[in-house]
Amino acid sequence: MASPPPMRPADPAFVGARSIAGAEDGVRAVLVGVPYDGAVSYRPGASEGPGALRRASDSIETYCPIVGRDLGDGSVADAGDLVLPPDPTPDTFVTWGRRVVAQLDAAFGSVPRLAVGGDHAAALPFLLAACRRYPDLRILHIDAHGDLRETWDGTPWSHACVMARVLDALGPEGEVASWGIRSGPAEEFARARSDPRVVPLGPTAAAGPALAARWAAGRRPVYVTLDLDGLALGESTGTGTPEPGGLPLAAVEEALARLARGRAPVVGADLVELSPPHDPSGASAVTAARAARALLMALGAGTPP
Ligand SMILES: [Mn+2]
Repeated sequence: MASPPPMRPADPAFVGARSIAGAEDGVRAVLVGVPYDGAVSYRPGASEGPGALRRASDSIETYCPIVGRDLGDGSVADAGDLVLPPDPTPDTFVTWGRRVVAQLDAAFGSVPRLAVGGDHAAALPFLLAACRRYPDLRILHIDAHGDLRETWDGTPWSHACVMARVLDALGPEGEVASWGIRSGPAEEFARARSDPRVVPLGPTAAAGPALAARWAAGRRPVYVTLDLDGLALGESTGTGTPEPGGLPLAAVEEALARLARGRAPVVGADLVELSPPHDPSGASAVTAARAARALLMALGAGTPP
């Protein structure tokens, strides 16, 4: 077994997960913390997201009634947090991230990862690797913002540019469905409309489960990138760039449950932009933990009790 990149063990681990450093029998999904917020534009703090998510997970059940599966069966592993390079900039983070994703691939093989940020740019190495590996990849992008800016704050690797970089890397057969988008300049909405690979689902709750049902019935690989500011502000205030309106967690859970029950392989996922300094009640961390549970099940974790 190849060695994983340097990791700081999770303490505590995500609820129901075992702490591991490499592939183990029976593991069907691996949580990897990416405590990086060097690309944040407005309010930093997302680097504390992975720890807060794990602590909050103690207050949720391992059983998910919508999917009808339980995470407490040993099928989820928590690999801890990646040890970042000192003082990463958006550019050096992406270069470092490419190497680290290759190391994770070697250590965990085909077991899919849930990357927990961190700001949205923390997920970029995982997203770009999935785009390169799967030419017909389908990406479900849940977010308040299109993240389609060419550059932001002087870098093309800002969290405001994540989906622009994904579209650069994604092949002509790829597809991105963006759900919950409700804020941004006109140019971002125009870019989404003009790219035939983009399916703008709008901010309505029913659109995501309908799309997920369609994708789940297919055979193409699916990746889910979930920015917590896509969720209803009342359920998820603790993010760096909060935006009124948004998707109910219940709708997101329903969409992910359809992927979990479906035939299409979900090959990777990320959960980003939980910012604990902006979550004094801790409620957003609990929302994030619930979303993480649903994502882990979409990746294939959990068995019927
Ligand atoms: Mn985003």
